Amino acid sequence: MPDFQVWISAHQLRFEDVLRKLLPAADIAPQRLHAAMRYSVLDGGKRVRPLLAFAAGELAGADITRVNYAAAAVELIHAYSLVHDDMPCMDDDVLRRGKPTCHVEYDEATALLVGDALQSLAFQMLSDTTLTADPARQLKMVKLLAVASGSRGMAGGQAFDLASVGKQLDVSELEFMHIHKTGALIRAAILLGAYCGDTLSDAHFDKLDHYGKCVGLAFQVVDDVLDAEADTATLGKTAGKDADNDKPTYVTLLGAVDAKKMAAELHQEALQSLSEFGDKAQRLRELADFIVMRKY
Ligand code: GRG
Repeated sequence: MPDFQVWISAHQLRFEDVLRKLLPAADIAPQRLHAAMRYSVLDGGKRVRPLLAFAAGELAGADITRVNYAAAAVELIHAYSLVHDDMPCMDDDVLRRGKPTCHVEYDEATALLVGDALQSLAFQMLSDTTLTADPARQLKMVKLLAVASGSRGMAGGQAFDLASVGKQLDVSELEFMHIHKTGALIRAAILLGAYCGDTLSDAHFDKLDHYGKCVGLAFQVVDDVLDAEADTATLGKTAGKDADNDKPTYVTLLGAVDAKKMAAELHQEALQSLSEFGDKAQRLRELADFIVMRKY
């Protein structure tokens, strides 16, 4: 089995090429919209969600060409959420993935359309006939991503986030917000990757889903710590935004020491959920380590 860093780099490189081919070319009309879509998706990002889908796909013995479509669908939803989140009506940020945000580089109307078009393209990927040989399973996957990204998932979490500015939340309210805003898509990435492979038992899906819940929340706790402690150059996005926007975070609520403790506990719980899978879950274990120990 190749070293984890080699595995990550190989997938990141290969997946960049997949995205490059799946996105409409910049010389196809409407050129400006297509160029802005490519600008927002390509050449940036850690690709954590696709990596989770590839690792879950490996666990389920999935054909990688199938997982490519599922991983692309999730990454396109993620990219759309970042473009919209950065707009003046939401977080109003100028820097993302080390470059000007989409509405700064292009304009607000284009950024709005980029998000819309990326979301549609995501579902186009998920409805591709090469995704699975089983139409019923494919419909299940479409529904899974729709729920994870809609008002009962990411978009709902974002609504809760916008409504929480300047408010005092308790830990369970903060957890509710992040399980939806950040966690839902991360969980979906893992399950979609697994659905591309051999059928796992319901009990195994439950274990994987619990792993996803833990790493999804841990991802956000670490994000809050990094926002408070890391610098803008390392993050590639504006550091200290949460405090500037008067947003409740795990750091403001628990303090940095306890927030890190919480991330460590979630990390352990995530690893425990994989105990029955043996070596096949090695990449998912390493990704849990990566998510909790990341520096950007
Ligand atoms: C606009 C519907 C809508 C939703 C936006 C995800 C989100 C909801 C907003 C992003 C704001 C944010 C910074 C959330 C914290 C966690 C997070 C999703 C960080 C960015 O994800 P990474 O670190 O980014 O995976 P890269 O650039 O590596 O892909």
